[in-house]
Amino acid sequence: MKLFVYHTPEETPALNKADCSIVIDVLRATTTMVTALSVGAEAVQVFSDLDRLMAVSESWDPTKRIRAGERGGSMVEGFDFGNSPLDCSAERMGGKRLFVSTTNGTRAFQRVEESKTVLGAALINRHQVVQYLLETMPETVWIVGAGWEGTYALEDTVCAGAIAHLLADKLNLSLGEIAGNDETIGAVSLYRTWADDLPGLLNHASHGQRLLKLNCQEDMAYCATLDSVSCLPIQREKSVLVARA
Ligand code: 3SL
Repeated sequence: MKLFVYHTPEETPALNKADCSIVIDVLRATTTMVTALSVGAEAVQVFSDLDRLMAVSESWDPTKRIRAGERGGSMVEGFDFGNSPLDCSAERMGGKRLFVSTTNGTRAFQRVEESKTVLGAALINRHQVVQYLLETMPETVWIVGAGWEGTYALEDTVCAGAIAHLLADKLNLSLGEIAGNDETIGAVSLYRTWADDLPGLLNHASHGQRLLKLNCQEDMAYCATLDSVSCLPIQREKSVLVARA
């Protein structure tokens, strides 16, 4: 197995050669998706475009849908939900489909939707992602950070590093043996430096700073909890993710 880390959807090769793509948006899209599915959401359907989300979700039973829209960290007017993982409860999400569009995270899923397998990863479900890779042993794995509007995001890279670090450890391989590109080695180095203070790293990140200004401290603390949720979002059909059984 070879791991290739790409910091942004834009950096990810357009010609998809991955057996498995893993999308990361620690702050906060994939953390929210993992949480929504873990409390019983039927599925998460991702859109880069808000108008298309509205049009597609229109045909869905209104009692079985939640429209989630986030831009610049805030909920889009007219939507039911923003992008806070702490707003995901079984009462609110149980049996419902989350139709979601966020600034960066949902775009990243669309970039790799042609992969044989697409997973959603965050720090909270890192262990589930690694477990899946160990069980299925895909040859070429792309780890794609959502970034921020086409630029590098520290928190997505540290999560990529956390995945690669644990995987190498479980396979008893050196980093050089599983790294497909230099970005993977850089990501693991970042993770190893910050493993004992992930909340601190998230506070340094530029998007972390943005969220702190929006009073999202509790969301950030939750997003930093490593291996805390046992749920793995996996693409069932293009743009639709469900919890892996
Ligand atoms: O960029 C995204 O997709 C979002 O996760 C950003 S936010 O954390 O909701 O502000």
